[in-house]
Amino acid sequence: MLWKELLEGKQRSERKKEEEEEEEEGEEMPVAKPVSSDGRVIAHIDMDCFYVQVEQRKHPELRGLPTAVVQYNSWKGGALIAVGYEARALGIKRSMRGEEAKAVCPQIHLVQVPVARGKADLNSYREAGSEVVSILARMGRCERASIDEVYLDLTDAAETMLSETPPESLEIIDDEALKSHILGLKHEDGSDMKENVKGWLRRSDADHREKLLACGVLIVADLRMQVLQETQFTCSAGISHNKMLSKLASAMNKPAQQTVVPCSSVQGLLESLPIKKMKQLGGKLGSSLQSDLEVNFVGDLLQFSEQKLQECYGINTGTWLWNIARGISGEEVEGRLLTKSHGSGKTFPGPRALKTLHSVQHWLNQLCEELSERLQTDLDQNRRIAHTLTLHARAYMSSDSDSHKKFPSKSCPLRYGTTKMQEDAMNLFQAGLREYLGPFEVKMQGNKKIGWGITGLSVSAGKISDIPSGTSSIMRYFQGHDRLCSPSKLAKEKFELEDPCSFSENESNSTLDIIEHTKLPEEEATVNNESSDLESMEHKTSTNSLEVPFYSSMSSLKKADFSQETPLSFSGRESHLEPKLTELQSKVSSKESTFEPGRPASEQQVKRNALRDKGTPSLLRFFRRVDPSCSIQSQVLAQSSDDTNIRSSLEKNNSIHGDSLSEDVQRREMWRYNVDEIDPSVIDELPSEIQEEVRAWLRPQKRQANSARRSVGIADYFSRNKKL
Ligand code: TTP
Repeated sequence: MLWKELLEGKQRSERKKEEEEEEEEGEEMPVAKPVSSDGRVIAHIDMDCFYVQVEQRKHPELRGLPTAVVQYNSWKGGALIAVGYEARALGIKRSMRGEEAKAVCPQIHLVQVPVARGKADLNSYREAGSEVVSILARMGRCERASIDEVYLDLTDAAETMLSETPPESLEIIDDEALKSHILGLKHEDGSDMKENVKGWLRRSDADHREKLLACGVLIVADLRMQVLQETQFTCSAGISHNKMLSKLASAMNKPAQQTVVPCSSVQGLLESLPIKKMKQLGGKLGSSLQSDLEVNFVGDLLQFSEQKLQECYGINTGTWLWNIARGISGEEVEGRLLTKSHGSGKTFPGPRALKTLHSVQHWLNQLCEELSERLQTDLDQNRRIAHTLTLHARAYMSSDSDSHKKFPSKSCPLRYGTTKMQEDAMNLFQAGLREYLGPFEVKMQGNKKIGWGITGLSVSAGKISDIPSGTSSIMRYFQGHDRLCSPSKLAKEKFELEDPCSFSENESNSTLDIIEHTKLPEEEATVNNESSDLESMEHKTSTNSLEVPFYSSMSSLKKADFSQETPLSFSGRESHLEPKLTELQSKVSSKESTFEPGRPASEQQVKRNALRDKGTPSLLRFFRRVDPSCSIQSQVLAQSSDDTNIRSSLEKNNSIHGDSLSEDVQRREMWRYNVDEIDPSVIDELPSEIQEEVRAWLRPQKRQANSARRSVGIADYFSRNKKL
């Protein structure tokens, strides 16, 4: 098809442009961290097919059956976001949609992700992740790396065990520990693998570091059993002397297994590890190593001296490269059990793009309501306060020349209370929109009107900090916080201080122009439909968008406020302004979440002193006890007629608006599984290896250029066998 060819041509040239831009921008280069000389014991814990396990716990009748979780988006049965291991064995991949999965495996059970406020609701998964974290944190410093991944520093626990109950003194060792995969440990033909592992764990001639590692193996096996017994979830683990190696190892044997990297096996592991698979080498640095130094595997780096690597990549990065070639990494496990930010977002792909301020406000209200609830819970449970509200949006303009312009992210001090947040978010959106459209740029092109559409919206709360103990200080905090200028206050103050009549004619007219030319033919007609059946993708999100301090855009905001509620007939005179603003504000939900002083933080679980030396049932045996013969009452998805509706609406649009609009709509349609389905508010919860990748993608001005690579990358990631 011609439009496809045209698009591909355009993508090629955009890609080139993007590469040039990247050259200019530069990429964040990894730097070496000081390496402690003492042996550390670090574990990486990764839950197995996490959302599936959470759903199977809710619906035990699904245990043992091929199951997958699908997005809140019934188009072609919804995208699969988590696939159980039984389903994987039958050929189901994460890159499939529900319909395809049904075709490949008719007996598959597709469970829809929970929905709230017309969008995916991840709370049950977040809470399930927190249950696991609270168990793991009993034994050491714990860093929550994503919704289902945790790093643990078990050095102290291992030292304690080594001095009190060293493995070599144990008569009985947990079965789960004996099933560990010890990289490099040879199993002679006919030898008993568990006996071999037992021998390795109890070596009296091992050095201190390796003895600590053996203790780590026992501790992690025990922790995984505790997780299973208390939550019914299985997880896999990697155990080594640093985060980097543990992360690599945890994916090597899944599900419900653990893999150990002794020092002696590091070289073997890295020599066959493709360079791009290494954290921080997936981008330009990795490409440069491949093309400039012909390094294809991490082990290939061993041939270069530290000095040579420093000459090529600078002192810090050169040393970092030299270190990783030897499996050395000083990165610390951060003591962080809670998320760094909260976000709520939704995507509006293809024809579902929001095209009116009214519909944007509707969705911002929903997102802010969710965000406000989560902030309130964080405050109540953890006595934490967020300081910054940020609005991100992805947008397009129907004028081709502007289609790569990025919608600016906007931030302001966060005010607690749903209504305030909704009001502030809307004001931030308007400020962003004003800047996005440009004050005088929106013009008529012949007889064709230039429109805008919003394909993604998210609000996030960041700069989260603990509040000082004592209720009075919390109250003081809020009083002080509320006195800070909010966007709406600032906007109103501007209205009050500045006589709108003093606007020059040009300014008024330009505002009028924006309103007039940003309206699309269907404006206002889509709001109700949107709230009922919009697609929702709760993927992960970019927090690296440019945060523009709000105050810098006050003039834009003021104009945005005019533009929001100004009808086409607006004369630009002040008499319309206050009533319009009031009317706008009254449209915002009046529901205000109330602030209650935080409850005391939940108590830290008591650290266990010593490991049990008795055997425990293995993880797999745990599941053999589960009765698989229960009846199925799953939330199996009915295929919706959504697909047909979308297509017929597209066809209708095409016939009305001719080829160029048709291309435009189809082009956006084509991206529906890529950028448009990624919600930038939840990136911190993504599996860590793809957080970076997704962040890199989510640059709206580059999305065309990236689309081809993106789909390859993410599909690859999801579908590939994680085994190295
Ligand atoms: P993963 O850890 O990547 O995968 P998984 O836990 O489903 O399976 P595995 O055993 O191979 O580790 O992701 C954790 C959860 O995050 C996953 O269950 C669903 C969710 N998720 C999304 O919602 N969108 C995404 O794009 C990805 C990658 C994951």
